[in-house]
Amino acid sequence: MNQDQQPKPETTLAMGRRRFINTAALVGLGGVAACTDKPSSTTAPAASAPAASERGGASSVHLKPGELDTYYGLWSGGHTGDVRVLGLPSGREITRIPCFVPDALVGWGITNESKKIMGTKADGSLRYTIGDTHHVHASYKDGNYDGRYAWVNDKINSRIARIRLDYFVCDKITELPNVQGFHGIFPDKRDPVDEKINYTTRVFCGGEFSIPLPNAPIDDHTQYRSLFTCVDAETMNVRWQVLIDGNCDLTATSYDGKLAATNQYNTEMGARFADMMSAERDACLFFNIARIEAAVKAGQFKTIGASKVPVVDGTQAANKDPKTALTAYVSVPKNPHGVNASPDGKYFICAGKLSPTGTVIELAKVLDWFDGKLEKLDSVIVAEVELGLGPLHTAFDGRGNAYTTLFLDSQVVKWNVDAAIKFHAGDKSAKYVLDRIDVHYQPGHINGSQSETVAADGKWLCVGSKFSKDRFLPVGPLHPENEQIIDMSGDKMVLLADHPVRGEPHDFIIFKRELLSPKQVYNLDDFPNAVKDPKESGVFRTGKKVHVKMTSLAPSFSLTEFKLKKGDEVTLTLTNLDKIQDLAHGLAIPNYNINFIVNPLETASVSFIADKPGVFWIYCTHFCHALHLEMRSRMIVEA
Ligand code: K7E
Ligand code: CUA
Ligand code: CA
Repeated sequence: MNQDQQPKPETTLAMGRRRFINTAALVGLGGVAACTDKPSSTTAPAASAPAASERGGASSVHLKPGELDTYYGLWSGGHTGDVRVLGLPSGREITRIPCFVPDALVGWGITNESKKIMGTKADGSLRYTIGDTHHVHASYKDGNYDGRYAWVNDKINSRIARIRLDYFVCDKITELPNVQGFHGIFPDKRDPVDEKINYTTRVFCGGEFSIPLPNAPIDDHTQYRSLFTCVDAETMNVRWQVLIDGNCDLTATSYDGKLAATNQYNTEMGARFADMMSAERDACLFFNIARIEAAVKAGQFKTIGASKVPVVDGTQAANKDPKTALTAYVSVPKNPHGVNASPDGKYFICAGKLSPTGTVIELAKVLDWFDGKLEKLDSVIVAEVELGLGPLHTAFDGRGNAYTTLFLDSQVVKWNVDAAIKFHAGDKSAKYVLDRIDVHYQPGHINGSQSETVAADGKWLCVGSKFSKDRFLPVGPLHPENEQIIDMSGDKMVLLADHPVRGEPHDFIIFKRELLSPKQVYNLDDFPNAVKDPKESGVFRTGKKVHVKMTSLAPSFSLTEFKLKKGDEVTLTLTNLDKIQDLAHGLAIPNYNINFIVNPLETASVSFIADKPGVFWIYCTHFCHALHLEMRSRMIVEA
């Protein structure tokens, strides 16, 4: 990197040498991660852990045998392409929900039902077998989670998956048209148009990478653009998109349903690393949802390429008049990362990343600007205060405090939002930084129990530390990450536990277990292809097409043997007639690459060509009974 690619030193605010991280510091980031992290001498010493009795707060993460956690956590799985379910405060991983990537345990990507959700090519094989989930968020009602759905992004192939929170399964996946690098995602919290609808009806998706629209081999990157996408929460169809300047990173929504925002780190629209960090300030881009929906309704849109999705113009040039603007580009310091909504509904907070600052934006003022009541858009910023090096994401405790991860400092900083606003307004006696704690190491996302809801309860704080280095037994070169649990209930944060996780979770949410009532058993009638009675079992042939219908009831399959002919095009449907909670069966066919699970009263099917003659012992893979090993069926494929 040559000298003139270095960002210019900050001159507007006198915040000392920690004001900005320059290019050289970022290049040296690997070194930061590899060295032994000591608290920076310029930051306050981390709290040493007082005894639980002194804290009087959430305290212990330990559960006695048989005790249950009091919170659910939904964690994105990163490039394992799944969503993980943790119990909090124990931090125990309870299950994984496969979404974008096949899963050998349950047969996700093996059964016809899951393949249909994942998407297939003309030959019936999966369209994609990889994914990269970053952000998982759940549906809202009255500002709190309502237990219906969660959504997660796939950054690699620009897909959004929905998870049903009654069964903890992915039930729909939608690919966003003309989007690459779909990153931030957030459901709205109520309807901006119909005041009576107080629950999630839309999910907003940010496109991070700019590309030619429609995509074509165009070298001139100044012609590339990004889109911000709205997906219907129920149908999962794409409702509309907004063409923007710059890019989208993370996404946030207001509690009144009126605003969504994305932080932008590449307002430069650079195609190279150094270009993306050449400007001193980037933006937090606001979307006026009601106006966008009105523009779509009024037909003020175009379409791109083969996509029929309405695309409205959200570029700066087209949105100069506040009274008609669909978008507002609020200038915030250098390559900001997260944008998070405070639980009181008043503020969005943008973390600075390459600036050591947190920016507080007052949402009422953003609405004033859209109403033509605020002269300067810049005055929506009510605080821009120094927090530490590499601020990324922010959580809340419901008591007016924010907790921001400092990637480069390997710390979490607790700060008071009102005090920060006072400080920014000129009251230099306002102490807004309340505490700092070392985490291990290089934290990315952070979240508190119920953090981005009106019911933020300030008990548990989890931090996704990207590097674990020396915290766990060495297992070769690829280290786990470290999900750390902090007691945030007292004045001082107290680090309570380290948990290794397989790479690599990003964002997560933590909410009270009472908000969900998961079902233990499926409903037979929900499956149109259910084999409802063992008497319906058998081999049904129409020429080469063969349908094998089976049921399971511990410890046997309804067919003890069946015959096929080589070359048969087989669909095998299995209904589990066991009605008891926890009584799942697996069905594996050796040499046919087939294994899947059927839960109580669930039906699943697989299709394959019987191309290998011989005897194949279909067997149950899921321990179900004392005679589990005997639970078999004989598939004889005649030559
Ligand atoms: Cu900060 Cu993709 Cu949410 Cu990871 S992003 S950390
Ligand atoms: Cu059925 Cu094991
Ligand atoms: Ca930038």
